[in-house]
Amino acid sequence: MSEIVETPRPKRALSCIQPTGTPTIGNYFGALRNWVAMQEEMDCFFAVADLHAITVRQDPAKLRQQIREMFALLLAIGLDPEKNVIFVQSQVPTHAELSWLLACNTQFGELSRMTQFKDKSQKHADNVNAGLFTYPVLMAADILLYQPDYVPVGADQKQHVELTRDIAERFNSVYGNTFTVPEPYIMKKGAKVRSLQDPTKKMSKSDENQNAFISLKDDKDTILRKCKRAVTDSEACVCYREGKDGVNNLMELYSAVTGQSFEEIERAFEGKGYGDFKMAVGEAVAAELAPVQERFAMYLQDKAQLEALMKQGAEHAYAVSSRTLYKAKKKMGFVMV
Ligand code: ATP
Ligand code: LTN
Repeated sequence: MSEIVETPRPKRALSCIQPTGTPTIGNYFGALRNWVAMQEEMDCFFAVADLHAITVRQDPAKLRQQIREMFALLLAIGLDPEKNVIFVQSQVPTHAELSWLLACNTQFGELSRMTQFKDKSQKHADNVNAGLFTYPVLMAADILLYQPDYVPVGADQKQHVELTRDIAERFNSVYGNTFTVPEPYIMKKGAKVRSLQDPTKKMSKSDENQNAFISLKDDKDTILRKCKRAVTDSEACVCYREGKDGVNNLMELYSAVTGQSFEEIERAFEGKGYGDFKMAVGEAVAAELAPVQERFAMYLQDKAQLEALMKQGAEHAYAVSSRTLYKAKKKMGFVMV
């Protein structure tokens, strides 16, 4: 008798990025580039988290453009819409709905402890809206709807993924097994790119100082100029050591692009000044971004194709997520007709 061998479901991953401004090389090396590698190994869902973006006031015309750009960028970095589900969060209504159900299963105290909320409510003191506070609950809904095993994120999002795990575990124990409890998936190399102007902070696309970040739209001259102006120290030694935050940051970046270890970089730049090293970092980053920038322009040009791909992604995402939502509602006691 032949035996039926069940092939195990491939591991599943989900991640999202907010369409708030042009992504930086921090987003690229900390998140996006890892997504491209993951699509070869896992069943992947990637989304533009536009509902999260409105926790900070957005100009409608600008938001619309940024959503298109972020979607185009996901394609430009090499994510294949036939292999992955790539979609825009607001085009899939299950996210907002599960978010409410989860909000009623999340404690005020848990949300108060989120460091991003504390940071952002200080930064936007004139608009500390309820969405800013419940932001991690929407994020938990984004994740749990797709039952992923892994959530690739930068180190700054780890706390939110941990809260998602707590919410899932609690829901499962109260109502019965409903959600897969996901693991954060933090990549080591280039996991955190710091500001070029203040290397104690992470590089952020919403930084007011344009020299603090390299955007994925910056041309080669701009990239070289920003690298040249990067804050370092007065020691003139290309070596990775505590206290040398600026140089460490550039070395991490160079290592993320070239794959070289810190020792290799130290050897290659022994006896050379920061000027040479900064130029090398700029050249390497520019060369890595060039093909992405070319494809990005191509996708943005064809609005009809871009929207057709959005629709395809949203339909697929809806089909998967509505099954989880149905299960959660039924377990909670809603009447399903
Ligand atoms: P904002 O400036 O609007 O807060 P951001 O630049 O911090 O945005 P997000 O949209 O919050 O970016 O993050 C998208 C993804 O990129 C997340 O997975 C996040 O962890 C990662 N990321 C953001 N900034 C960095 C960074 N400097 N280094 C590494 N990863 C980062
Ligand atoms: N909060 C995240 C973006 C985000 C996300 C998600 C990441 C929204 N929903 C689900 C992973 C999984 C951020 O600001 N980087």
